[in-house]
Amino acid sequence: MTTLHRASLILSLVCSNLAILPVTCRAETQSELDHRMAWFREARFGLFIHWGVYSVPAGEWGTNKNYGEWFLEETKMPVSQYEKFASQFNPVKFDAREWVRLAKSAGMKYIVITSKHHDGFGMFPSDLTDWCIKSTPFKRDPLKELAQACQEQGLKLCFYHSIMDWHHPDWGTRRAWNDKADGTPDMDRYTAYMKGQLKELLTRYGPIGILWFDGEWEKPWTHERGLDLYNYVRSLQPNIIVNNRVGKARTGMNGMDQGAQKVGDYGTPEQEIPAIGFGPGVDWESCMTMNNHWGYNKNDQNWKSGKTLIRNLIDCSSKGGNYLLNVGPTSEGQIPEASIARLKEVGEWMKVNDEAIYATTASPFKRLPWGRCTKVVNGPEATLYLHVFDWPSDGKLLVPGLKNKIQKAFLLADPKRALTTEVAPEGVRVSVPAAAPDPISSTVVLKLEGPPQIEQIGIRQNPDGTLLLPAVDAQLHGEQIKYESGDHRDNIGFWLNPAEWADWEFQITRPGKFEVSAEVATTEAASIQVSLGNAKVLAALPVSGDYGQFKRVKLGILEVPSTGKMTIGVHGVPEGWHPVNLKSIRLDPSVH
Ligand code: H79
Repeated sequence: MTTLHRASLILSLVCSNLAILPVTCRAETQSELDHRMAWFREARFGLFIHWGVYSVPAGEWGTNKNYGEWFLEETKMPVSQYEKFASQFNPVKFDAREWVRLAKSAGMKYIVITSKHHDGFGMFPSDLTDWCIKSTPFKRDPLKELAQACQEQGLKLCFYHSIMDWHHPDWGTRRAWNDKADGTPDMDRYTAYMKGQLKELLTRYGPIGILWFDGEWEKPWTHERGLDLYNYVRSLQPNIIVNNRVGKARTGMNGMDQGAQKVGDYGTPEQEIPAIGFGPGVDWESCMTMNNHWGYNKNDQNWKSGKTLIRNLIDCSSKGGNYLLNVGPTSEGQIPEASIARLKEVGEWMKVNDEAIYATTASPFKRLPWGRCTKVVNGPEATLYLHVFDWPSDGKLLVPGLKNKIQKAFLLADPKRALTTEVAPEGVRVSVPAAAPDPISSTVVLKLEGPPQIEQIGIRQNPDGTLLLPAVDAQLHGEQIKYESGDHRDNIGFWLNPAEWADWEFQITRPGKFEVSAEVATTEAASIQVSLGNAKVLAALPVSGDYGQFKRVKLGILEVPSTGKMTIGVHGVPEGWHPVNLKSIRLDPSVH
């Protein structure tokens, strides 16, 4: 891997002065990397656990009921006062076997638990500080119990470990409210402390699947320290996987690296699922909460539905990534009932459909009108798993552009009954029962002859002459403008700069005059311009209310003179520009 080749060069310079323990600076071949990443790529689904002393005041402190794991930074409580919550952390109801059973029955293959969050509190007995589980009335080691339960039940245990530490006196951006610290912060000393704790975590709990770093964004943490830490962790457990938050190349919540200074093995989108994947060979994992908090919050009852969670898992898989779904247990050691109920719901779906998730790779289709697709290709044998969210009302499921002969088609919910298929010019048509086996997502399996052959069908006029240009199919030009997808999102957004633009290429079979309209959401007035060759229409958009409230707005008449391939572009008008969310452009044949 290029990172490591580069790493070995740079590390020969930095290892000697930063490392307090021996550092292995080694390169890795592609096949060694593939071998190390294999379980992660097959797993697709993991449980994130945010658990610490912050679960004591969570949702119950003062008048603001909104705190979670960021309690200390948000309240700016003196550290000496925050430390007192440790004496109330006594999770007597904690049952490691039960938690692992719950994760396993949801279909999860790994668990990532906070060994230390930003408040610096260790959820394990550390020899290097008293600011850990030793200072609570709970005289057990939750990580040890989880390690044992994971081993018994065949899940991988992984540690989330925050690099940023609001409690330690040597963290470089020491907070004013850290009343326990004096002298000058010293990042070398801090790094040595953190490595010491990581050594405890990586030598006392058996093999660990992932080291999940976070809090790397503050200035005192540098690329060189990141490289060194990566190699240190790998020297203690050579097969461990390390996320990209060990280094400095992550860009925002999208979680993927930019620039040359990459460290770590995979990207970490947070609270979002990328609109499309990142291509073969790029590993990533979207971490998301079930409500609005990572750590426990008593008042937060804004739960995502089981349907959303299941479709998120499918969505990640169909784009070649993993889904790391969070729970925030209470200070008594209980996972909230609402979370348990949802995990069970996902588990019920997985019982029937897990074959369409584990060890699959990304969809070969750019877009499917009714849902998602995952695939398994083994030499000449290929299987497509069609995840049908919107079941066809006419009993015919069209797989657009698929050219292969179909050996066998069936429902995962009813594998013994073969479905008939027909290869048509526009794709493969599968005859399906009238009712969907599962209203959330039903899986249709297609065993193909040979590897998938797909003709990406471009945008065409509908039989009635209309032409729809959806956001998802636009080519976007610019630094910030992007396609947003998710629960209630399916639009071009972050259109902050009017010089950035979108365009669509399409086929015209019936030329003529068209009325052009745009489906937009705006909070302030703005104008856009739609152009085709030399023809243009420019129109002011009315204010729709908010960025999620879309209105179709007529822009004017454009003439399309001939048949064939054309491109329509949409630009912002710089005068009086305010950001616009754009869901689609439509051309309707004009009667004028
Ligand atoms: O542990 C959970 C949260 O407590 C933690 N990460 C998840 C897994 C988290 N910490 N901060 N945030 C989430 C949001 C912080 C975002 C920002 Fe930044 C930090 C904005 C600017 C600095 C990261 C770096 C995103 C953009 C740059």
